[in-house]
Amino acid sequence: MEKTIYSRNVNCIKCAVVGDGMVGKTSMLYSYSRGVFNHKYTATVLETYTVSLRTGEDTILVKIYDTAGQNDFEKFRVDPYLESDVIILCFSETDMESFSNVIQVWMPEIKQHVNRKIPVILIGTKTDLRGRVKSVIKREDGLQMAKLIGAAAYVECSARNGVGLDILFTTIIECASRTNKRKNSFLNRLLKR
Ligand SMILES: Nc1nc2c(ncn2[C@@H]2O[C@H](COP(=O)(O)OP(=O)(O)OP(=O)(O)O)[C@@H](O)[C@H]2O)c(=O)[nH]1
Ligand SMILES: [Mg+2]
Repeated sequence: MEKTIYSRNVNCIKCAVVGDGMVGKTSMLYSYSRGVFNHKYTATVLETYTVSLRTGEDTILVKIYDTAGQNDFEKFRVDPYLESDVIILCFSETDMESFSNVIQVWMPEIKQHVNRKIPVILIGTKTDLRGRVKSVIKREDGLQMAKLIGAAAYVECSARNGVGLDILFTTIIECASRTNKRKNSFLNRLLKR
């Protein structure tokens, strides 16, 4: 799939998508890459998606590791953590437990496996259900959580109606681009010595 968005000198980005089971990680990726929402639920172990994005004359490949939300599958998340430039941490806006697990489970696990500074993008999923089910997490709560964990950005989206998915991918590229730029300027400084 190809989309045109803005970027700066980043040609290949890797990111791991993590968060509780059933929050909608796979659906979000499926919906963005295929343009349709899949209602069926199949628990993920580890899948990879590659999305190709065009930015002017450049092409950016975003390699995404879709991981399992279940605790028992932690070992399958180790390599994605080690290889990623950006981490996408998801909770469902209709599931309070998935929201509290951002701080109880996921941030500790990320810190345990990634001992370098890595941008974490916090995602609130299933926004189409707002107002339809007893919605538990408001936008302000998500923003506050993002601040608390030091997230690089907070994005809300729905795999079902596609709202927010373009913004999510633009945000991934911007965050990776910022990290990449910092790395480059560090390298440039070293080379000038
Ligand atoms: N209404 C609505 N339902 C969604 C949305 N995203 C996912 N779902 C449903 O939520 C369920 C779980 O979705 P998945 O994408 O498989 O969840 P997951 O986070 O990948 O789960 P694991 O692979 O077990 O970690 C499925 O039944 C989806 O159809 C959404 O944006 N809106
Ligand atoms: Mg999944």
